[in-house]
Amino acid sequence: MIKTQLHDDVLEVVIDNPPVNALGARVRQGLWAAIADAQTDTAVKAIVIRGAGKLLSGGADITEFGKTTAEPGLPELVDAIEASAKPVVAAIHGIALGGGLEVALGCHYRIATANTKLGLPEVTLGLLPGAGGTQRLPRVIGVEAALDMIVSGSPISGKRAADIGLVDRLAEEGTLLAEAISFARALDAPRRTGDVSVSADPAIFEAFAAQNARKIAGLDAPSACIKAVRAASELPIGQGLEKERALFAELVAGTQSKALRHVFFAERAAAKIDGMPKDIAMRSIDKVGVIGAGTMGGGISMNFLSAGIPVTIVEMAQEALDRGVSTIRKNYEATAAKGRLTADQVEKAMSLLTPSLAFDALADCDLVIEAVYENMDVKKDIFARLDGTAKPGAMLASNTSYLSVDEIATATKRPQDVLGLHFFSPANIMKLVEVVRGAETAPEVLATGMDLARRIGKAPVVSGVCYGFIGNRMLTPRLDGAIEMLVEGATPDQVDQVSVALGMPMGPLQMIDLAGVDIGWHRDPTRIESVRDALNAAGRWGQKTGGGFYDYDEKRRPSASAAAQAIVEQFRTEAGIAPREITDEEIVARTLYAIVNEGAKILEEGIAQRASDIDVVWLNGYGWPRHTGGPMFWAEQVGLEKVVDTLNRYRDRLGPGFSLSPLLAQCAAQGGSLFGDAGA
Ligand code: 3H9
Repeated sequence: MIKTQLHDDVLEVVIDNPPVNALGARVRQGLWAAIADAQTDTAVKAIVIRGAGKLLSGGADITEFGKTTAEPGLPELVDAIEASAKPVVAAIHGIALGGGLEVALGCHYRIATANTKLGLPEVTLGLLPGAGGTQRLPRVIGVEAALDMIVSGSPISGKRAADIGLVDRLAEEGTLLAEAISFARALDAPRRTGDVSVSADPAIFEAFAAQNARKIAGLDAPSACIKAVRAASELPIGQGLEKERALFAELVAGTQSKALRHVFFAERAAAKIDGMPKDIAMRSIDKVGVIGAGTMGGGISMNFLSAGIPVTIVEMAQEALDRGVSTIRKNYEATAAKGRLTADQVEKAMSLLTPSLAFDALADCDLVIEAVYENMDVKKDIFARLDGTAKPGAMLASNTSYLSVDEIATATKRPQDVLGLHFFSPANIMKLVEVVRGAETAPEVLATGMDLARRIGKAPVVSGVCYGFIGNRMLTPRLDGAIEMLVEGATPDQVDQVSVALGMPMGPLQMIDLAGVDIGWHRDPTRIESVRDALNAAGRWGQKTGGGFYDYDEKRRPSASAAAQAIVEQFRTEAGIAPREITDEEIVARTLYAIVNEGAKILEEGIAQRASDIDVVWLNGYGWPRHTGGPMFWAEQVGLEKVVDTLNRYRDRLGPGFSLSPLLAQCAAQGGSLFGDAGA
């Protein structure tokens, strides 16, 4: 775990704990011993600490949080490094995150490669840097720069770190160690960050909190980070460190950090396909075809273009093709206008795009994704044509949101090559991709789909075949419940507030307004079988027409709509329904617990591989708040017994299609967990 080597009078200490050199108990003990031994070893004049493999360290071992672990703790270790009587230099390459950067801050000097990523991402785990980071970083780079790094959690490059004084000098990776050793050898004495003091106008902290108010609302960690950095500017280092430790202890024991740590591991677990051999040979995907240049097809194409993968996009009519291509360009140019892409990058992406009206243009693609509208006959027709056009071994994917990938595959003579790649709108932005495994999908096709989705920066999750897959299948009872409650007497705001209070950006009715009230509408204004039909008949198709369940101003801000209310009331009267009082508890049951119930069914049917995958779907595709861990994790925090009890009490209101998931009922009755033996 810790290796040492003496280079004449300089001791090299290497952290070697693959894959990320996490600072678990054995690493800490090894580092502690190496530093302690060096103090008494007269042969050692100075010490260099570095990481083996690709990085210095990814920080504290996250699996240890919430458990008792062996001494020394990371804070004590960093203090001991700083207290060393012999100069200590950190030689940083690859990554120095969290505790990794805190170890480097305990060192007296830092040398890094220009492309190293240095950061304190603890806030993303609902924590603050708890090994001195909040006290030492402001002392090195100043309060404002430290606030930015600690509260955003975003890393900076080695180059930037050198510019702001976080590292003392830059070196090439090949000579980093040698330079660190000769630099250390030339040092006369330690330079301790703790000896420095830093002051700041208290108004800085209030201004910072106010500026970031929207981003940090409802979250425990960012405000604790601000408090800790403030302490660095007001207290001597010893007291500041105590304050930091107290704040850290509170956060690590809290529900938000527990949830965010769950998310960290859930997102990594989602990448794994149960039963898939690790060394499975992937298919190589160097050229992608997309059928349909509408909103979805265009958005899907952008992911590949941005990742440097050429795309052939096919449409049936020139006008639709031109419109699609120009929308892609406009989207790229809008990003460039915000400074997030250069003009060259825009041109590079556009140069990889080949628009075509000819189906045959797809013949040399390694993967073709169909993104036309949801109609089984149309999709089968396309897949039959693709079967005749695509080269042998090409992967054939449908972006269907609901339809059976198995049935689509029957239109081909190669169902083993067929899979679902369900992107979420806007497809160039939303991280989620459901990678749908059909009954016949070949293992390497599924593995390649997952790998490719990650290559283009997505968060892929494996789903089996069912109506709506994981996400939309769970969404259905939520949206149905929300609309039914309007008819029964609730207001849109009352329904949506329950989701917003949980931390979602919007409630289910606002979401329908955003996506389009008219999605899936039969387009016959005289046929009114639901409130949705009634709104559509009145031209209230959502945000795009200025109103749906709500009215919207030119900035798309919602307000209560008298017109929508009148439509709901008329529908209610005609349906002979007497309005009644609807409680928040009922809204929770019908828009949140109903999702959990459907998720549990998806789990017991084997549609999702694991409960945490369901959480990842809702976190990355539906705006479920990360600090609650996802619907399944959240349900366990609420208590499965309470969830089941509430669902049972509202059973009659949950629609004729409702049935309680046997798995959920069983876990609730026996104190079990949807996450298996390990629990949430
Ligand atoms: C902290 O430091 C607190 C201190 O301030 C105070 C303490 C008192 N621990 O992401 P990858 C596992 S909090 C344990 O796929 P990449 C990960 O689960 C920490 N395990 O690799 C995965 O396991 P598996 C602050 C960890 O190359 C495997 O390593 N630090 C840790 O794409 C590979 O991970 C952070 O928040 C860890 N710290 O990315 C940084 N890190 O193979 C967290 C990773 O079984 N880490 N694992 O699924 C990262 O952001 C990325 O892992 C990193 C590498 C960028 C380092």
